[in-house]
Amino acid sequence: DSEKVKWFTDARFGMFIHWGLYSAAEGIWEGERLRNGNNYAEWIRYRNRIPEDEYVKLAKRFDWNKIDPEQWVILAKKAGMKYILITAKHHDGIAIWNSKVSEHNLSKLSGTNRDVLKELAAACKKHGMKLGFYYSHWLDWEHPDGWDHNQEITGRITDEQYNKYWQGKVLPQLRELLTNYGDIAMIWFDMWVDYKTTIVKKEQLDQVIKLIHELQPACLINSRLGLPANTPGIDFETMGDNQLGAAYTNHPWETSGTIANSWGYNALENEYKSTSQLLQSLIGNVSLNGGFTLNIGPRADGAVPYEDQTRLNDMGAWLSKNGES
Ligand code: JFZ
Repeated sequence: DSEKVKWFTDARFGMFIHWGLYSAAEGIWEGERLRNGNNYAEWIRYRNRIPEDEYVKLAKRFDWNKIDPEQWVILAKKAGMKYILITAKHHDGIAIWNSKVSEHNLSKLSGTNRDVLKELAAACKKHGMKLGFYYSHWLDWEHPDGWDHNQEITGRITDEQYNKYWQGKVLPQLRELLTNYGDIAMIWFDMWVDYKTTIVKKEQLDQVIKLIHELQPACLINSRLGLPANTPGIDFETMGDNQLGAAYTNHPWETSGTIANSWGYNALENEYKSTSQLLQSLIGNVSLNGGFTLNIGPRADGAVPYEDQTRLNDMGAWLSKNGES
């Protein structure tokens, strides 16, 4: 309903953070760049067919002496952003929080008691920033009953197996995320096809909506849950990534965009959008009554790449001069 989504339609500008095990690979595996397809560094486990027992060793490259989520919040604040959306679990299936549901989590794998989401939630509270979680529900390349859309690494999965994954990992992890981190402004799901064309069942999506409504009725849900934007329970529409300006819809909407190509940190990145290009995207969306969620891809030590920092600082400077706070 409109009351619930008002903060979001007012917000207009938010920060996406892609940060997980893949950040430590930096888009390179054993000297080889990402194999075929786009240059999404967060897909390296899949694209380069990395065995799970090798992939998890990336956890050793995380530098907990340097990791400081408050810096991300301060950067977002300076940029004029009103919410932060972080990849709690991406397609690799590795939770970045200290999850009791699955050992495949960053805290456990890297041998720390710290919980990056706890720290981020505290920093968001301190700085008056809304917090949302990206959760890859459809794809999970780690779970034995998980799914990859080409069934190349997870193999063929029956409906029964997939439901084991859903009941045993998706729902319990969402419960953790909605119980242990205070107010969650949104869960941003990522299934860019209609559920009818894939393994997910309507009933399973309904279970997710029900759980969220039960635990945090104010939490927003995006259309990439896999249902059309006008479905009851869907609060806003997520357009195609980097798809700007072409949006004609009656629903609250946003597009998410990148500064370079990849979402997760990619050391081989060499083309970056300019600040004015990014401002055009923001202003273009706002002029069509939408929002813009702009991504940063911090490194395994939490550091935000220089190019991301300068773009965000410059956008913030422009907004404080010309925009409404
Ligand atoms: C997905 C993810 O696979 C990707 O890693 C990243 O997290 C991004 C935000 O979302 O990628 C997509 C999904 C949908 C589209 C494009 C990329 N789309 O609809 O244009």
